[in-house]
Amino acid sequence: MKTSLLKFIFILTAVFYSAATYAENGYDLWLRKGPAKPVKVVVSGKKSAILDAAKQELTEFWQGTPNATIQLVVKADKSLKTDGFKINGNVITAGNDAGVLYGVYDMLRRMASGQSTDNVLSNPSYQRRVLNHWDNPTGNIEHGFAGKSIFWRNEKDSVTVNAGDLSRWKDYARLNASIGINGAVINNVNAQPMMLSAPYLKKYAAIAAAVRPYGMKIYMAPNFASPIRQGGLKTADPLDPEVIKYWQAKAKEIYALIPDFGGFLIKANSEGQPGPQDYKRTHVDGANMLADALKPYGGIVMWRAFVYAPNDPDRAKQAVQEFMPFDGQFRDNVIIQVKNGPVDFQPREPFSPLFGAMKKTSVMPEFQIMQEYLGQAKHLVFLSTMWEECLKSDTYQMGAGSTVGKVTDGSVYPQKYTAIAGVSNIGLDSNWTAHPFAAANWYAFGRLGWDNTLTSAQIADEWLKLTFAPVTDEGKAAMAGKNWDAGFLAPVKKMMLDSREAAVNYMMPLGLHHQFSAYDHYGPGSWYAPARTRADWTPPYYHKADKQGIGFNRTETGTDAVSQYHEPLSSTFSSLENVPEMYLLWFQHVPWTYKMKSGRTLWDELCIKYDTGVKQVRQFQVVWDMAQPFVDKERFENVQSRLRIHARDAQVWKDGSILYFQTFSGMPIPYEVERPVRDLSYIQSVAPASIK
Ligand code: BDP
Repeated sequence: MKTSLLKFIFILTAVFYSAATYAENGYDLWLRKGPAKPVKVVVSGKKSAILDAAKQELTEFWQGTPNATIQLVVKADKSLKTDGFKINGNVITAGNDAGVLYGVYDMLRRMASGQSTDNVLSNPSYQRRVLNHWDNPTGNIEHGFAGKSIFWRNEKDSVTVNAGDLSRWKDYARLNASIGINGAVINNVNAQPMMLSAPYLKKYAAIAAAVRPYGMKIYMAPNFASPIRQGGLKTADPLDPEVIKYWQAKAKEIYALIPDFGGFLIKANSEGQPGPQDYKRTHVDGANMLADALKPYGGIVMWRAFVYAPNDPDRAKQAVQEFMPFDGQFRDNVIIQVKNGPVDFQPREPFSPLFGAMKKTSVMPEFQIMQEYLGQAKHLVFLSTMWEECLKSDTYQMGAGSTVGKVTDGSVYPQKYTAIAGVSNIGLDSNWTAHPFAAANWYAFGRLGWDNTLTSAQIADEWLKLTFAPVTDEGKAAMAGKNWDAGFLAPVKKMMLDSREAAVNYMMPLGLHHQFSAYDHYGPGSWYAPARTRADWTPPYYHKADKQGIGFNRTETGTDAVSQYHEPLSSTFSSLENVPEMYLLWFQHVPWTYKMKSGRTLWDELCIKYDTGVKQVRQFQVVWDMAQPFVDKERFENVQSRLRIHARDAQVWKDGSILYFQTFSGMPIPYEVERPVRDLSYIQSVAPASIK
């Protein structure tokens, strides 16, 4: 009796001990804290909330030499842009308070990831590094996969703020500041007029106050028809004097509450949203009117180029068609916000031809951090490589080397304002992003917004070290004698760097795009084309498969979208021999029997790509299982379970896509490709997420 009781207690202790050793709920993301070493922080600059925050972060996170003295210095310096900083040994210098804060985070990051802290000079690529939250006042998030909104919870006339909100917003701001993000649009671009009502404005002010000590500004996405739907006017015509007065009064009201309010983000005349075209006015009329209202206070307008009309023969061409005629007519506080590709956040698109083409207008890139089209919070997909591919794409608009990064960050064109936007993937889930690896995408967005020349390999390296390396004494003890770099860092980093290409392979290889199930943009749906749905929302519009071949002819014999690119790209993209194979079916309609560079037929190559993607994910499962000794139980099991779903659903993609396209090609599946395990009719009959 006595021995068994002792045994029981012993087992219980062991269980608790190992749980305590490894437990991490993931809330701290890349700001995990070990016991700090003592440090002295000397601040020279006027006292401010931001400098207080900088000092506090250093004190709480210091892992360097005990009792070191760190100097934080605010001082004008010609080599520093706003928010830029220098680190020299124990001295951090910046021209403004936020720069000091960024310098502190950078110093801590460098120390934690084994990088030097000597002679660092760091300036941001973009002035405004802005998250876009697609959060609705109901608390739901459009394509949110990590719980409800951290900002809104379906309140109407009395919009409340509680202690839980304040601490969440503070942590949100810290995480952002630590990677250089300095702004957020905190409501959906599909906007509700109530956002401009007094109770909501009060809540914006409360959120702005909570994030201000971390250098962040708040922005709003107002509904263009607010003068009618919120203000009670008869029109929202941007040239109507009453409408102009409405927006001027709103700007005044907002800035009285939030003196550092960032500005507006507008989705106009797109997917049913109201806009100036409803009144036979133009994007310029709409954007400039709002820009004028914000100008006295220093606010900006980010006007989205994501516009397209139904029934156009090529949706990919429309943004250029609509915006190029207005180049040079926008106010200097308007920035045109352009999605990375010409269609819509697909797993792979060539860069949008608007980049670099608008030479007299500020243009900013918009990326989607939330994985709406990349497996949502179920697939492990590190998006940094996709953004890096876009930022480093050469537009040739001002000669070789005018990359998307350079034509948007002010180094090629003299833009008064520069910015970059990322559609956020966070919600109220305790680890913010549901999939632990989805946090790497938030991290990567911030890092690339700060420095658009960083490599994804460096970003993954930093993120893994900050997110998984042991920081507590127990964690370090548990890792003693294990080779963390070889056993964990190297294989997991490689998995991250391969993961986006894997998704392209099993979802839509060789330039295919928009092959999603219309239910939720998650699973395959190449066959989906109900009679009454607009054509450009259906996959057949994009794949154009027939008995002869597959792909969208965008050459001069097709829609001529190639001509929107600067030479030599337009010739390259329109040449069957020269177009990069990763864009082949984006630009060309190609016979099934066409010989690819590998020597295989297009059909065989397509099948092999799908299969390769599935095999890559199966390999990710092995990598992760082998990483188990290095990861706490909670995060390990979370990722392991999601990888199972990922592997299963990658196979649904492969089986559904191959079997469907085979109804056109009529060719056999190459024998080295694993046989499908489900019938096409079954996959077509159920929503992909419910396929078991
Ligand atoms: C599409 C999303 C839709 C968004 C739209 C946008 O499916 O929910 O409203 O983008 O960016 O990809 O406005």
